[in-house]
Amino acid sequence: MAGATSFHPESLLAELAEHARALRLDSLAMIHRRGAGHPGGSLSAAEIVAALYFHQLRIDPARPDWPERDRFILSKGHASAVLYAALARRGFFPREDLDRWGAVDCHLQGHPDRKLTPGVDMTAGFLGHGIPVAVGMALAARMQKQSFRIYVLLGDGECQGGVMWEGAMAASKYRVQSLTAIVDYNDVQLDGAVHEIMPLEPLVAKWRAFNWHVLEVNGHNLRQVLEALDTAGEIHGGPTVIIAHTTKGKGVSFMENRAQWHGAVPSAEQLAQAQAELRRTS
Ligand SMILES: Cc1ncc(C[n+]2csc(CCOP(=O)(O)OP(=O)(O)O)c2C)c(N)n1
Repeated sequence: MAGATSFHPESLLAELAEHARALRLDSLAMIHRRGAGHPGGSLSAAEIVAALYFHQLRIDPARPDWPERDRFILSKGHASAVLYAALARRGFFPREDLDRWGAVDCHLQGHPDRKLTPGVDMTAGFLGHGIPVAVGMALAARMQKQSFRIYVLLGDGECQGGVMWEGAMAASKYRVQSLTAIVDYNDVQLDGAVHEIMPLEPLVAKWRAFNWHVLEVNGHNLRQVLEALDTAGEIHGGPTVIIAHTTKGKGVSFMENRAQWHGAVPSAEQLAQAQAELRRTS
């Protein structure tokens, strides 16, 4: 648990839970329509993305290039469906654009592209680069006396990559306190379990050894997620990582914890079943 003292009313938690549900529904509809995408890692991140976009991030959809905006980096760029769904819901572009996701002339491509899509801060897809880029952003902000924070969402499979840890080393060397990383720790990667393919444990100890402050939460518990985000903002002298324990495919019974739903497309019948389950969830 994060151990923060911040208070969040039930009404806010309920509102964010509704956003998370909508992000799941939108993500699956988008993937079905496009015939491509990554349901598992979009569903596992829904509460985290909802907490960021509908509460935490200091952003202005009318000014996507506002220099003082908080930055969000979806380092696990394959989960673009949930990011695009959040950006549309937050007002960065019309919801109808989601229907054209992946069309050659659409600003929404398979992986996020910062030059095309309003609100996207880093072009991603090649895993491992979110933290290194965030460190560069943070150091640039320091030089330019800007006060924005940077949030990076990582996959756990992504944490197997070396370049990410080079960025992690640099973040603590330069005492980048404006950086909060969140690991979507769903224990499933592209074609199997993380703990079997290349175990990360002890993950808390690894980040600590890289001189990061570490918080651990249930990534579907909005109260815990919000408290951890608040706590991270109060930590001085270095970066913070929130290890968020999640379930891949969360909310849809036949997708949960199944690697085959990492990058598969639901049929019309599967989509209908998923929608029914998500609408039933309180
Ligand atoms: C450097 C790199 N290697 C391989 C891939 C192919 N790839 C795309 S998604 C994925 C699995 C990622 O798993 P994880 O980080 O756990 O994501 P999540 O479960 O949250 O979807 C892989 C290997 C990639 N995008 N980049």
